[in-house]
Amino acid sequence: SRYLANMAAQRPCHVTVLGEQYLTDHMTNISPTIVSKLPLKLHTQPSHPLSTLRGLIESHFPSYTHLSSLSPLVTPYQNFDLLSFPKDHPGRSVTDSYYVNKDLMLRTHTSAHEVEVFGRGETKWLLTADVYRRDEIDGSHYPVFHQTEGARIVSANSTGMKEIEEDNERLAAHLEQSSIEIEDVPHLSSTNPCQPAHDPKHTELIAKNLKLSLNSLMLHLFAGRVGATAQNPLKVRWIEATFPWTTPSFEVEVFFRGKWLEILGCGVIYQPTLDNANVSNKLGWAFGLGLERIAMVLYSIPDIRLFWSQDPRFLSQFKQGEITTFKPYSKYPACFKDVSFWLPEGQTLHENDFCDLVRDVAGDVVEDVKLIDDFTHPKTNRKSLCYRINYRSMDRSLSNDEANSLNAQVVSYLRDRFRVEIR
Ligand code: FA5
Ligand code: MG
Repeated sequence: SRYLANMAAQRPCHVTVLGEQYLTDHMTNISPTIVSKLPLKLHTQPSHPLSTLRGLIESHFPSYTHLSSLSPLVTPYQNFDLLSFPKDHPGRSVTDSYYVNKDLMLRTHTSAHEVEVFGRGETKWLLTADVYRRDEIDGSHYPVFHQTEGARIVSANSTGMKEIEEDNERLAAHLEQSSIEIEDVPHLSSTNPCQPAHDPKHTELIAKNLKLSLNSLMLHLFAGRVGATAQNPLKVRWIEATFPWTTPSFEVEVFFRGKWLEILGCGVIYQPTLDNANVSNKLGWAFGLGLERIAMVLYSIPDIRLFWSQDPRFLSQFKQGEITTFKPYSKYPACFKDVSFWLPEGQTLHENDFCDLVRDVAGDVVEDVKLIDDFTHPKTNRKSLCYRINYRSMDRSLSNDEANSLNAQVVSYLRDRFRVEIR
């Protein structure tokens, strides 16, 4: 199409990522804003809330190997194929994921490292990392966020099962004495089945170990801090889920300030995934936890952009290892600008492409982007879109002139990249 031809004509041959040069191709969509995030590794910056949260999670699994410095660059094979994602899974598309080129991408989840870490012989491990997804712009979505992957595998024999059973007894005893209210689902069901390669009795024990381990982690993270008492217990809800590399699979939600908050996905690892790591004689579970979601709740951080702030009024509020309530400094005024345009005939524009363009111009000065009008002319069949951009700095007051000049830059990029006609 004309759009792809335009992009190809404008595309530089190389892109530099973490100090290395890579060839670009038709899949390249990694933007300068995203490249600038790669070296920051917020989860390793002392006293940063995400680093403290990582520490809290790690301290709850003291006998596990703790990993936190794996490169975000992975192959689509690692991110998808080794985990049995179907070839046509939407997550693989350039509108959803960031590609350096067709052979190299930014991991979209920490599960991208499962096969590699199991392959090294690790049997109990945690891995914390930055992950990247193309998305809309608002207070709870950011194209970079952080996850902690946790996994445990044991020998698929009576020794392994005995280890799990003993651990289940210990964890159940600990949870019985605590103020936690758990809404459970069955370990197995017709919609959340056991794998053909597994003995259902073994799967039940593994799923139970997974649930007990995570309920106990939720208690460690939330209890006391969210006022969990005998009268007002911490509420945790288990839900059936599906992931290509686990079955049975689950999601966990925690009730906080009147809302159910999705915190993690998990399940019993699909045996072909373990075969890919050369540990066919083992079985076990894995989970992937979203750190920002939890940190926003624990610290009362209202906007996901704040995690990236270099403002001392943000950073100086936190101490390593301590969870304290964030004291918001005054919100600066919002500045709304509309961008209204006609697309060339027969052309569409994905919202994620528009949002990446706006981020390239305005960075974290953009608070949200909303599509307010979408119209197709009945005669010419041309599409017209209108987006409302909310420019607001978290650190200072933005002048109307500044917002106008950012918006003019957005308009000029739109014309260059997508050949739109401004209305
Ligand atoms: C996953 O990423 C799976 N890799 C989790 C997993 C691991 C399943 C191991 C099975 C075994 P999901 O896309 O649902 O699943 O993301 C997991 C968590 O990351 C979510 O529950 C949420 O807490 C967090 N998360 C997902 N998307 C975002 C986002 N856009 N912004 C902030 N946090 C997010
Ligand atoms: Mg999910």
